[in-house]
Amino acid sequence: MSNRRKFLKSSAIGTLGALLFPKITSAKMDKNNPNSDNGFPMTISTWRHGMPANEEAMEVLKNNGKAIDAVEAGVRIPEADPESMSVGLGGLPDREGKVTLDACIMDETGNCGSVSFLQHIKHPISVARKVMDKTPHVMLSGIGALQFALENGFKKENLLTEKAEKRWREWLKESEYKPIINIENHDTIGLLALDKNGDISGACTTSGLSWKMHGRVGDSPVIGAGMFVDNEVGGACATGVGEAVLKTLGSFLVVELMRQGATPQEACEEAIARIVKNQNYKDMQIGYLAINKKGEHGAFAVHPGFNYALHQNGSNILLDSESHTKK
Ligand code: SD4
Repeated sequence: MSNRRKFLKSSAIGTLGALLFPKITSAKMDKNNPNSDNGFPMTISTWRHGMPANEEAMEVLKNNGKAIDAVEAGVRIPEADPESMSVGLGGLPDREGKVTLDACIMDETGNCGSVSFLQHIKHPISVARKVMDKTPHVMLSGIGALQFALENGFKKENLLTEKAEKRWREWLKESEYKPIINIENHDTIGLLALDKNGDISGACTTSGLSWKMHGRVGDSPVIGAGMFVDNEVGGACATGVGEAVLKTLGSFLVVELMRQGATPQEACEEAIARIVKNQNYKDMQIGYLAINKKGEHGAFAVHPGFNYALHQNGSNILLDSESHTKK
């Protein structure tokens, strides 16, 4: 590329950034945000089940573990919890009564692995990790992902609990599909960690939207949509209606906005703004979390009700995210 073209290109990005960020720098930060201490290590994760997930992840980090091991260990907690009805075991099924799982993981070197439309395996995040560590690929799906998991020692299990089956049978009576996120039953876990070395990794795992079409894959296993990490800049993850996140490649967008100078909070707000600008957002919830290399975090959602767990400076707390629409 000629120098002149290079210059024009970079100044165009600069101008765009200048045009964009003044608009959002005045955005209010979460009042409860304890960013001021910027403590390392830290973990942040979506929804209430992020609390025990953070605890587990922090155990790894406190013992000088790496962020990649922390994020995997953390999200395995809700994956194994049958009461967490949107992740792993006990996840609500699709409209055919099948529990199908999506997950992805990404480390500080940009390495990543993912599984989608995986059935019968309680810990899709660990299968995603194996895809990352042991294959030349990023993503395995469906039967192939299951076969790979079984070959690697994962156990085939029935993930449809009695409770989830009962809910599905109730739903079948009306069979009405309204992909409306309500926080009772759609709680993907996305978890980001910053370790003592200042390295960032992320993980995201879910049973996806309940009553989805059989074969539907959401944002959660798609690197850059459900989760993204660039260790030079930061990391982001998403929860909510995956279609809206996929259409805007939300987590990648959040990280790229931070690269251009946005704080994690500004980046999350701008990514939500892109959704509400073009999509009918009235009935759908989407929430983003982001962290940067300084240990600052951001959170923003379309509607009130999105909460997240932050483990930093020795305490693990549940915080309410700010949102585009107000209470
Ligand atoms: C999906 N994003 O499959 C997931 C669902 C979710 O909180 O995040 N629920 O679209």
